[in-house]
Amino acid sequence: MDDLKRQAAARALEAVRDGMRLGLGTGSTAKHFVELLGERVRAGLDVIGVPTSEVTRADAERCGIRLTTLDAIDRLDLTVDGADEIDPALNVIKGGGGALLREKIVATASDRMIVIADESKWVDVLGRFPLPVEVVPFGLAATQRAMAKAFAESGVSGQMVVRKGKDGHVFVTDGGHWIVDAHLGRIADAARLAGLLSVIPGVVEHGLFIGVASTAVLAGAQGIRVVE
Ligand code: ABF
Repeated sequence: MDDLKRQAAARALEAVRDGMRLGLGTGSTAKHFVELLGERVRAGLDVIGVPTSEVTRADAERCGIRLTTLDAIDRLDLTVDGADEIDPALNVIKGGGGALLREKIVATASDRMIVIADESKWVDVLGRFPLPVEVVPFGLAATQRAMAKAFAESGVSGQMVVRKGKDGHVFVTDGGHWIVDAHLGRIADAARLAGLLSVIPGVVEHGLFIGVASTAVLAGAQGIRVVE
């Protein structure tokens, strides 16, 4: 599986040109991209990157990739990032790694977004992977009630679990928020659910990336598939 992730990352690297401003994703697949990009940088490729998490920042610095911020530049040419699920419309669930807010900010500030993944992430319908929703802790019960209402209005339902870290304490994102994972099973109308979640005051952001990805690079046992 890890070799498949690396193959997908290597294929995405083919889209990188000298002088590009890149969004650098989070997760194990995106980490392969950062490491392979670092090899090209050490060989003379001139790019600058915006990391989507503190973990990715550390990886990119270790690999010698020059970094900047979205305050210093106005647009990115390309973001390469992983995903938890990808559907045939290239709508994506992200956030399994807890970085969905910065990932969405960076991806939507990019002219293109390439999602890289092993074939197991490809699904007919989103939702088997629990949907990460980034929330503020204040008034959490009220936010969860509003989320349950949004689920019902978009024809889904499921258990909501406040994410815990490996230490058993509540997971806190780079942005200082919490994450509620919603076990919805099958999200038939992802665009509608995305819209309903986005207007809930206590919801900072959610892991439905609708119409954001322009390309998916999927590595499987039969080779690499590129979906535009
Ligand atoms: C991150 O990468 C997250 O949005 C997504 O959950 C995760 C996928 O992890 P991996 O590439 O390790 O499978 O971008």
